[in-house]
Amino acid sequence: MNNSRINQTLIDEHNESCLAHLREDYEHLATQLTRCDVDIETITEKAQAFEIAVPSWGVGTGGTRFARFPGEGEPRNIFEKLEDCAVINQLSRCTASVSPHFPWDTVDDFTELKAFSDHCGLHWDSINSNTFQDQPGQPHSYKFGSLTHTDAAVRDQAIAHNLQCIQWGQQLGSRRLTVWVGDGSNHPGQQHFQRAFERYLDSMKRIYATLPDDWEMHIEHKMFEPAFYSTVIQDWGSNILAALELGDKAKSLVDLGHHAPNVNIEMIISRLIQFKKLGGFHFNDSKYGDDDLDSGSLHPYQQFLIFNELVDAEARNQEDFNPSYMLDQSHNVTDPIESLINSAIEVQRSYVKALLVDRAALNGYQDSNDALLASNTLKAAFNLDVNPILAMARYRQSGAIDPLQVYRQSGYRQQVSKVRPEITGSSSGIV
Ligand SMILES: [Mn+2]
Repeated sequence: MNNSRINQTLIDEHNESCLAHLREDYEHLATQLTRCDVDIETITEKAQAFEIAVPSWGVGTGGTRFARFPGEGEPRNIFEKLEDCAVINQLSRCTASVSPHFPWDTVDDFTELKAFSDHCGLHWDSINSNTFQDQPGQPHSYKFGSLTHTDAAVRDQAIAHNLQCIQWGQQLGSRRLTVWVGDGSNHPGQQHFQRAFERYLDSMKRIYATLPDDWEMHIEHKMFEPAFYSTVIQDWGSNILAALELGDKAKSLVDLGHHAPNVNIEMIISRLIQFKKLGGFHFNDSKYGDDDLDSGSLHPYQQFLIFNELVDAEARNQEDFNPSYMLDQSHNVTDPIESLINSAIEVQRSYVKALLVDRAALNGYQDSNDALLASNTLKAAFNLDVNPILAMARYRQSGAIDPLQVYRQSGYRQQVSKVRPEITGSSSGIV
């Protein structure tokens, strides 16, 4: 089997047809940037090095609690999910890693799975454990919680699952475990807040104790859902408290949709960076709640401001700063492959724009309290059209100058739909 899902000749021919225009635009942008003492080549190299993981569940069509409308040729198992992920990476060249979710992606033979991911040119990002739904044949139910359940037997079962996830992750070459629990309450008085958090910490300490030396544990908070009155790890406050209690290898993970509307997420990022507790991100966008819309589709400026904090930390050589990036979205009405390509590039765009912020000028305006010019310094970078840099980064790595156009021309979806029957149920979540 060839590890190129899309015929490389198609990509090359397409690139050839738009290369002259790309070179023209790139040269023009290079001239503009030179005026500000910025070397476009340095920025393009950084764009090429940028990487964001694709979640295995993201390549299936998502849904809501009302309905799910399956797309054509959806992947039926982790091997087919990897095939789709390989397409996303082949065209975008910034998504070489995949984040699996267990038990959704469990296989009998992890050596075979690792060999297949190697063959696809993909490696494994964070392992996601799942103790928010019951599995067939499971002895204890998570209806009233998992790691924080009042019954020790349920907690033991949830801990054992996380330990199993670490072992599987080791076989795949991953070095991170992401823990999100749906635990919480639906009625005031249902749960004793402090006792539930104590049980959470006790359970997490047992998982943390087995974490290999070169692993990190990422804690994901979420304000509401599935519990609608309170969740045990509700916000970044509970998150960082747990991470501080557990130790250096425990860090906070920020899913952009898991906050109250209008919360200043970039400031949260700054605080987590300052206390060496920023583990990583789940990127998505939202309008009303945890909508899981495509990254950058609604609030590209917010996404840019988050990257402004990240690039600032990078520029200051902030100690113990190496956050992981992942998309976490629900594609309800689009082809998931197209949405993931587009979203990965939108996140990469925010990164590249943040690299173009004149930091010396910004620091000066901050120190002299020049609010307007400080703001305009950020806007100057945000308003630049960096498409030529992003397209050149893809072109230089054999990706597509226009990935969506090549993808549609390739007929990949039509091809796989012939061998993948429609799935009516769902193993893809909207976490
Ligand atoms: Mn998430």
